[in-house]
This record gives sequence, structure tokens and C-alpha cells, in this order.
Amino acid sequence: MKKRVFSGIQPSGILHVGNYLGAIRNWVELLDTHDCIFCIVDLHAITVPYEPAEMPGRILDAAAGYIACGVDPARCTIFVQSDVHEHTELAWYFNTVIPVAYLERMTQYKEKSAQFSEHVTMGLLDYPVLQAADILLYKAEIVPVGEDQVQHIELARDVARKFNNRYGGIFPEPAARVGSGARILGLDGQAKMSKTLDNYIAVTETPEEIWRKLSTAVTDPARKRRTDRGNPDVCNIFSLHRLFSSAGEQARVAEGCRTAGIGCLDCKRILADNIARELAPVRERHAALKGKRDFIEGVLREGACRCGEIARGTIREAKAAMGLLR
Ligand code: AQP
Repeated sequence: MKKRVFSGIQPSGILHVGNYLGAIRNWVELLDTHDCIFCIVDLHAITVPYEPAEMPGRILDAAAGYIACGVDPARCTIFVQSDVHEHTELAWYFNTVIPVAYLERMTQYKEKSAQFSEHVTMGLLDYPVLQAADILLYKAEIVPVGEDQVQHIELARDVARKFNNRYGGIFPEPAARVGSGARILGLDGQAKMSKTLDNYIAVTETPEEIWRKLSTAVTDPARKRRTDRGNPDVCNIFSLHRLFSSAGEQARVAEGCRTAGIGCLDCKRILADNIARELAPVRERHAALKGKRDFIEGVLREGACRCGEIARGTIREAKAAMGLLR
């Protein structure tokens, strides 16, 4: 029996290099060795203000993005969260075992409620409980995510433990799997790469767009002139080299930076070429999928069908344990 993996991304418009390195590249590594379920978490995306008319297109685009990044639907299950209504049902059961104080402590809740101070809803507070339900509905043991999501996976473990203590051992305690791109900083070199901060490179950007964005990105702040020696260890551009460039190239760039043998623009040029090379197949597959709506809908339908079956089984078990089955 392969261990089960679950992860998801919100359909909020754009897949960026942070999502790719923090999550999707790690998903692809697990395709052949694990039973992988990847979700488009639309119910999470509606916890902040959004445009309903745009949502159907965003969901399809997220699915196309997954597939374009190498999440091969023949080797895993891809589905849309709201197509399997048991996610919200299980979240409600979990709401009855998890204290409110646990949720009020969540970093993402604090950040998002500051960001959307006019829109601090129950959905925003309850986000991690729904996320626990997403994972535990499938009794997934491994959750590949970026560092920002580790606290939520810890909460999912708390939920599983509390439910099991109260009603019997139904749920495994899932573990976060954080890969080498755990926390990608944005082009400002300070905050996490994210859509809302507009400090990202999208996975579908052209080589020209990648270069345009990188050319103004922040490097070692102490290196002011071309002739100054730099420190790759504090340079965000070099941290991206670590994820996109070969070991030999990293060593040459680091040496060139430390000795002022190369300038920041030279260093960025090499990085831009390497990112563009790795993302070229993603961009091409994404463009090819544009005209294949029926194919994508088929993948999502099939995914919802398989997930619905597993979900119904778990819900039956949970209800029986809770005394809700007659
Ligand atoms: N900068 C990042 N570095 C590493 N991993 C990241 N992830 C997101 N940003 C980074 C990982 O991507 C997965 C999807 O998370 P999400 O659906 O919560 O993505 P997101 O939060 O919508 O991405 P943004 O751009 O950060 O959204 P906004 O700006 O709306 O808050 C997760 O595994 C996450 O860890």
C-alpha cells in the first residue's frame, strides 16, 4: 500500500515560483511512489474578497497550471474541493472538537485579518479546520507544503488527536513535508513571494518577462557598486540560484560575486536563463491546454468521483463514531 499524500492550492489566479518550488515541484517527486491527491481549494479561496464571475475560469486555469507543472493526471488524482461536499461536513464535526483559541493563534489568520480588516469572517478563522478536513477526509499521512503552511498542518494534527481522543482512533496524524524551496522570498528580497504583494514571477511568464522582473529585483543590499564585493549568502537572487542552477554554476556565481568578478546584472542574467529553461515546458504545456477544456473537465470529474467515494467512507466512519448514524 502506497502512503497517501494530499495537498492543494487556492485558485486565486496565478501560480508563481513560490508555489512551484514550495509545493508543486515536491508533488511531482512523489507521483510514482505515493497515492497522491491534489486539490484545487476553491472553498479556501472564498474566505477573502473575490470576484464570483472569475472563479470558474480560475479553477480551470489552476487545473491547467497543475498539469502544466508536471502533475500528471494519469499518475495522481486532481479534483476541485467544492465538488466533494464532505469536506465542509467533516470540517463541521471538527469544529466541535477544536477550541477557538487554537484558531485565533494562527499566523495566517492574523495576517489576513489585518490585510482584509473589513472582511474578517468565520470562514477566515475556520480556514485551518477546513484544511484539516481536506487532509483527514482522505486519511492522508503526508502533506507537501511550503513553510507558511506548517502551522496549519500542526493544527490538523491537533484536530486528529482531539477527535481520536474523544471518539476513537479514526484519523492518522498527518506530517508536513517541506522541501528545499520552503520559503521563497519575493523580488523585493524581504517578504514571502505572494500574489497579493505582487512580488512574484509566474510559472507561465516568458523569458523576456522573467528577465524584466529579475533585472530590478533586490540583491545583496550592501553591494552598491559593480566594483563592491558581494555576499551571496544574504542575496535573494543567489538563493534562487540554489534552486534553479547547477552546482558548478552556483559555485562560479558565488565566487564571482565575492570577488566582484561579476556584477549583479550578470548574476541575474544567468538566473533568468535558468529559470526560463526550467519553466519553458510548463509555459508550452499551459498554452497547449488552453484549447482543451473538455480534457481538463474530464480530469476534474474523474478526480471528484474517486475522492467522493473515499470521502463518503470516512464520513460514515466519523458519523458512526459520533453517534450520528441510525
Ligand atoms: N513564497 C512561497 N515559498 C514557498 N512556498 C510557498 N507557497 C506559497 N507561497 C510560497 C506554497 O504554495 C502552496 C499554495 O498555497 P496557497 O494556496 O495558500 O497559496 P497562496 O497563499 O495563495 O499563495 P500566495 O501567493 O502566498 O497567496 P496570497 O498572496 O493570496 O496570500 C502552499 O503549500 C504554500 O506553502
